[in-house]
Amino acid sequence: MSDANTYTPPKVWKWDQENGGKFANINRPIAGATHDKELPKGDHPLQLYSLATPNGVKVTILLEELLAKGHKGAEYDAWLINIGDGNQFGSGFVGVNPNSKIPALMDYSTEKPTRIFESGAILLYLAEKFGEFLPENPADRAELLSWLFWQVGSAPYLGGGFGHFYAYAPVKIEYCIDRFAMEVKRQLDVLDRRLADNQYLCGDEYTIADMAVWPWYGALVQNKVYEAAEFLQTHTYQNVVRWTEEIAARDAVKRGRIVNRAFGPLNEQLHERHDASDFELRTQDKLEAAE
Ligand SMILES: N[C@@H](CCC(=O)N[C@@H](CS)C(=O)NCC(=O)O)C(=O)O
Repeated sequence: MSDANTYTPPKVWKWDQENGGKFANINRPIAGATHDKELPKGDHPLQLYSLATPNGVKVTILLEELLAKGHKGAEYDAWLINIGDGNQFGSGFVGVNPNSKIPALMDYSTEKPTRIFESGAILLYLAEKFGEFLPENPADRAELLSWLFWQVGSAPYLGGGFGHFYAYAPVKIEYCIDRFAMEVKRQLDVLDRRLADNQYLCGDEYTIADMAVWPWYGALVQNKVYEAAEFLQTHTYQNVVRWTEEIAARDAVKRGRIVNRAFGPLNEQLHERHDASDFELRTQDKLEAAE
């Protein structure tokens, strides 16, 4: 790789497979499957293929919230897709998500099985299916859609932009870190101003917009992604901190955030979820103690 100050782009871009970046082994300039692999399927109507990154956690939080409200049809099997090992490029996964990214969902309760990918689309699909966490009145619904689409449009600046250059890139490039730190601080300020007069993003009601935004911006504030809380002075966004803590205290959120988690403390790792009892019986600390 050339030095940041001396690089001149060639006429035609070429794929440097050894660029030294943290995800160099899985990043590719082409789509499609790299190998044949069927996806596992359990007994529940909903089959989720995911990993507990912020995008994955959005969906498991919603599913746990739906179950907490008594929606038995929201029972799900959550299967681990290890993106570091390239599981997202298996033929079965690509069949559910041609974009090869977690999360991806199959709904077998519909006349013909329904596939759905993109975390925002999955949230909206499930909220509509169960009639929960989504206001009915058109004005409130418009507000919700605005925040939901804000999240899917904004988080790549936080993850792919700031997080990548601050935490993962093999070289620290001041220009890139400055550019994305500024944007992420602006986004935190957008949230902070909104949450100054509103308990939740859409007002008094906790909705899928909160479930979409919390795993990213809440994790940043809690210093759980990129170790950047001090660098970005996230504690100064006091309304975001208040909202983050309130959501973190919900039981469904505590459950949802550990489903398909294969990193961090062992008692917070539930690699697969097939039953409500798994939270008590099948976290990694319990499984490893029983070996
Ligand atoms: N816009 C997508 C983004 C999903 C996404 O970026 N997933 C990441 C993990 S957070 C992934 O699967 N990366 C694997 C890869 O890029 O190969 C969504 O919201 O669902």
